[in-house]
Amino acid sequence: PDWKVAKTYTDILYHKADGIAKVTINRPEKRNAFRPQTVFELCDAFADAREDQSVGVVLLTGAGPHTDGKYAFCAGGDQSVRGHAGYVGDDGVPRLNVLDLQKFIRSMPKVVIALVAGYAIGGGHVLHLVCDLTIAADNGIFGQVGPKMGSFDGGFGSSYLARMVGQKKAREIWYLCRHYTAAQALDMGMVNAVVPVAGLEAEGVKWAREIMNHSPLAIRCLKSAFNADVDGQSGIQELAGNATLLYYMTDEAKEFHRAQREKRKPDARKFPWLP
Ligand code: 2NE
Repeated sequence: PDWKVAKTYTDILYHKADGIAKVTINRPEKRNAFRPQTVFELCDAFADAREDQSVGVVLLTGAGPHTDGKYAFCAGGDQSVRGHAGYVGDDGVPRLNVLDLQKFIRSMPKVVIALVAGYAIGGGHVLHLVCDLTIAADNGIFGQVGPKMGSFDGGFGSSYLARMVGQKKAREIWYLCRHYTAAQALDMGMVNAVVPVAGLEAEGVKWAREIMNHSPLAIRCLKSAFNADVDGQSGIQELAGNATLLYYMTDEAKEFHRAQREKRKPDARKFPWLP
């Protein structure tokens, strides 16, 4: 596609073309590890993609390869700025703001596809997990590291992972902190497809274009339905929000709204009590 720069940031790149947004973590010298600034920028770009009614699919990826020839999707939180209570930004405040980003990606009513070349490690691994779909390059490397370096993600990073790959495998991934190949990740059900690294973006665009030919409302409702099964009350809130949205669009809701504004009784008998 004819990617156009949608906004300029320091730590990420943000492009759009044909209803597809592309968000690229751009710190290849750090294996695309994120610091608070990176996460603020990611949240800003995802918020823009959510608000843009022409955008249906967001591709999330990492810049690369680095000058040493290695690829990375994201190596998690930037350990060089980890402080007493989280990752410390230029303002001196420690944060774990990637958790906000995880929730945003999961609940935004658009499809988010992770394109993973090279390392998806630690918090970077969790980022691909919370995307709707993951397409991996054949050089993809997946894994958690927390218990090896003093961290853990007991949220989506563990419970949602277990829903995805099963309890035994999820516990293995966290307790042993091994690296897994793209083929192994595919086998576990953590990724949807594996393609040669040179064709990764093209494959992502192909999937995005197929999705863009489908019904936005159907996909919106499906995404919230998949979340509702896992996310408890906040998942039900998302699903119910879609029911309200669809209800507002009916003649019935419009008649009741109009009647209130016009200070008259609504013509309730006009509307069927469907079986
Ligand atoms: C990703 C991995 C396995 C790559 O290994 P390799 O050998 O290919 O590269 P190398 O030499 O380790 O890394 C290249 C450069 O990137 C930096 C390294 O420090 C190195 O820099 P220089 O020495 O060349 O200056 N780098 C890589 N990952 C980084 C990181 N996360 N933070 C800062 N700099 C990083 C290997 O690099 C690796 O295992 N990286 C560390 C993975 C890690 O510990 N991630 C954090 C997990 S915790 C987390 O993500 C988290 C959290 O704790 C709480 C909330 C949310 C997330």
